Amino acid sequence: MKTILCGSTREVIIDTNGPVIIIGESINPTRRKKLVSTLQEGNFEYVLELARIQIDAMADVLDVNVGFPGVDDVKLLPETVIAIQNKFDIPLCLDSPNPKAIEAALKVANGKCLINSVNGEEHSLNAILPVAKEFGAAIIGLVMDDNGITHDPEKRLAIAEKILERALKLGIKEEYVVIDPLAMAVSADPNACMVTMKTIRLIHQKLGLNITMGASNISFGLPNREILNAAFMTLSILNGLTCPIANPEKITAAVRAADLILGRDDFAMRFIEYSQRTINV
Ligand code: THG
Repeated sequence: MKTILCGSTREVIIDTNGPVIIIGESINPTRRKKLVSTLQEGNFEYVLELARIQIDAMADVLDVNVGFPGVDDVKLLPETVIAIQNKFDIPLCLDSPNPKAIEAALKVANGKCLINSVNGEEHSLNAILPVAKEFGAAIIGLVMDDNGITHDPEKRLAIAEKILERALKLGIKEEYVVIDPLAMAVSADPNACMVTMKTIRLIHQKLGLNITMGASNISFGLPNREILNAAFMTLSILNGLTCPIANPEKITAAVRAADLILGRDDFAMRFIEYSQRTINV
């Protein structure tokens, strides 16, 4: 399965048989006070710095989330998209719970974006899927619905199937549906990671779709987050994760190692190139 995203000119292929695609998570106001204050001033320098740092760390796609209390994201999300696109040629993942903000951003975005996200709730499917169809965007489908979040992997699979079915009905191709199996803090629930892992495996085996997730979510509230995130990442890649949303500065080494081990990196070219970059800097 190949999901093709595009920046102004640069194409990125998320391929269930190819190397892992890294969606950089850092343009997100969670715990970044400086991002909130600079965006409130209409200053995009810091957003552009976060974009540059992640691209240098081998992000393939950038998640763009400008949500904070009181924000007018129908205005700010497209403004941020324009600022990034004026400087960088990279596909964007538009991360907002507000369909109006997503639509406004798609109107100004070049290429082919990934919408983050739709879920199995009726109002979400009805609001987001027509927008995805209209703009030819790919979508991330979160496996939660009107009943909330289930801890049963089979039920999460059923929600993924429902999202896929509804997308197909509207004429959205299956390769433009990327599923998020929901990664949650393992500090709060000892089974959280295994529920996610089993969901990844089921979606990979039964639907063959590309799979993303906010991979740093699992380590909230724990020490040594980097090693925990890396371990979870590599195990998830083995099970079918293809395009994690993560901090590339911290995760690219583990991702390159996993790709090499899984036979997706001929002559270790990508692993060696990445290792040389980081040793020389
Ligand atoms: N699924 C989908 N989209 C998502 C998530 C998901 N978008 C938002 C989030 N979850 C993924 N993005 C982030 C962004 C930042 C952090 C975690 C997830 C984060 N920040 C550090 C912290 O909290 O300590 C600070 C920054 C840093 O480490 O450099 O962890 O699940 N579809």
